[in-house]
Amino acid sequence: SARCGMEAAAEARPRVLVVGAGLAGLGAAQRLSSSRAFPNLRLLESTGRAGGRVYSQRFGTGRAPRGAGPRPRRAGAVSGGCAGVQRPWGKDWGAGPGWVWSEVVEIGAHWIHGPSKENPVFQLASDYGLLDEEAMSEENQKIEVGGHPLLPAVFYSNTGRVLSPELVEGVRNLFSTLLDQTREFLHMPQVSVPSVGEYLRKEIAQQVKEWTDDDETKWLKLAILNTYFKLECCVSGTHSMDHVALGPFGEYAMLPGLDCTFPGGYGGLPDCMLTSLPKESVLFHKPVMVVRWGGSYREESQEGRTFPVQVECEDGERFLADHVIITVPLGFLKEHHETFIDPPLPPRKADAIRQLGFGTNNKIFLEFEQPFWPPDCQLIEVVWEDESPLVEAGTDLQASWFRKLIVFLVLQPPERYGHVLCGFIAGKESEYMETLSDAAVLRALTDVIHKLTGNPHLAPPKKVMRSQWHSAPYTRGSYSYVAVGSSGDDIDALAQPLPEDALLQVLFAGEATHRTFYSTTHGALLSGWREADRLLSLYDTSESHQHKPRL
Ligand code: 6YU
Repeated sequence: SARCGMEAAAEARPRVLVVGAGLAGLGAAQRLSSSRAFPNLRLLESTGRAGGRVYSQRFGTGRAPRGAGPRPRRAGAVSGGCAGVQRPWGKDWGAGPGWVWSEVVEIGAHWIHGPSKENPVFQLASDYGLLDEEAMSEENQKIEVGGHPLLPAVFYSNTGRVLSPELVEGVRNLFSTLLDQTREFLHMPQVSVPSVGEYLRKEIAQQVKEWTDDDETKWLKLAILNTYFKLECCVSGTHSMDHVALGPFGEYAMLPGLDCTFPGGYGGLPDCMLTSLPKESVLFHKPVMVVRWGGSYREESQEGRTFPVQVECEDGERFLADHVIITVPLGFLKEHHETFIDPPLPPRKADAIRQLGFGTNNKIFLEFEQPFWPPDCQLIEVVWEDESPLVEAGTDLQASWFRKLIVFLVLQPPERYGHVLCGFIAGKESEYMETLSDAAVLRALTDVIHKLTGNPHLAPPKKVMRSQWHSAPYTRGSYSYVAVGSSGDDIDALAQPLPEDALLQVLFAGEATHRTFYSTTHGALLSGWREADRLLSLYDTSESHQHKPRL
């Protein structure tokens, strides 16, 4: 029959598996499924949701004033999303005076870095109607902030005082000048020190000698600089800037545009991408245990053709394929690559996995009944006056992990969120934090806030929620960086498909495979498109119904 004929034709087409439904996997699947050459596409995801490190959740109990009526919606949010996606959050939970609601917060990616024409995440989110008008304005797209948008900030010290904005601004300018200098080593044959951290400290040690301030001011300036070191650890997703390689640091590329957020949650993007895929092609709760390649596998029950790739899941189910695109995080590969891929990776790729950096940056959300910060403040930064980048930090995690948390965003606007802070904490201290109970985290941060405000009676936050990216078994950290001992060439080596003779059995995507946009959502999406394009160009996609590589 005609139907049988069509099925046979489809069966003859290449079978592709995509492992991981983050932006890289979804991007690859979306691009492949839009071509008629790939009707046999399957996406296997270990968890029960799409998005990976893009993950929006509900948090907080904002309270509408009496008689406020339904909250106004911002243009484009929620209602403007793609067809078929019901956002469960950002809705009014219950009605009547004093009703409460919960708002969406981001457990993973927060901003679109550089939202402008060249940024595919920005483009896709705009097309789906997920951004507000301000974010999409031409004006916003032109703003160049060099990756560090300036929000109205207040600097609190652990001695209970607010630091002078002038003093802070001077130190910030010094730090960003030095940081800009670190990007200039890119094409230099040699660097004097291996890491960004060592370079910054060396320069600071030089400069201090010329400072004419009194001793107290000098110490304070060093303490503020130390806060910027910790902030930079969050940006790079590393324990210490001493782990971040100096030479390649300038290779990370920044796009123009004032970083923006998703009014209805970043998660709207993977949700929209997911709905564009054939429903039966995506399997959740399907952790892949091993990817076997270079083989000759045949379906047990069928005579049929043979496949070079066999993927086995933790539940024992096996899938055969011509091609597999692996998009699992570098953290997962670091832990499992020796058993996850069989035969094992060639040494060059295994070395790249070992040498590239993959660290932890977590968020801690705190909800307060009343704000302790001034109304116009959008960023709270924390300075520990007894610290300096020129003095080795203590290593007692239990006693001092909370000192690594040096910045809180005030979620905007308060009419929507209530009074919610989002703290960022990177490195080993962040990983230690993951092992504590919510109550212990809340207690420690209440103590910190008592110190900052000098008010030991300030009411503790009424609610806490945090991310635990290091403990997440299918992520094992937050994002990649180019560590001391590695370079951009390692990123390219990681991205190289297997085998090396252009058969493209195993392909690699994910943020850690993008040489200039690693650690970002747009890097992830572009890497997925790159690998889909690699397969598309392998086949003659004109209307041949044959399984015919175009080599
Ligand atoms: C951005 C931002 N942002 C904060 C925090 C985090 C990240 N990023 P995925 O992990 O998404 O998908 C893989 C899937 O595979 C996943 O679903 C797994 O479950 C699945 N899987 C794993 N093993 C499997 C198996 N065995 N079988 C089947 N499935 C399996 N990016 O653009 N803006 O604001 C932030 C932030 C807390 C954790 C971020 C941000 C990073 C992005 O989230 C991340 O890159 C992508 O989502 C990854 O997508 P993916 O598909 O590759 O993997 C100079 C210099 C410095 C460089 N850095 C500067 C930029 C700073 C980056 N910004 C970070 C800031 C925040 C706050």
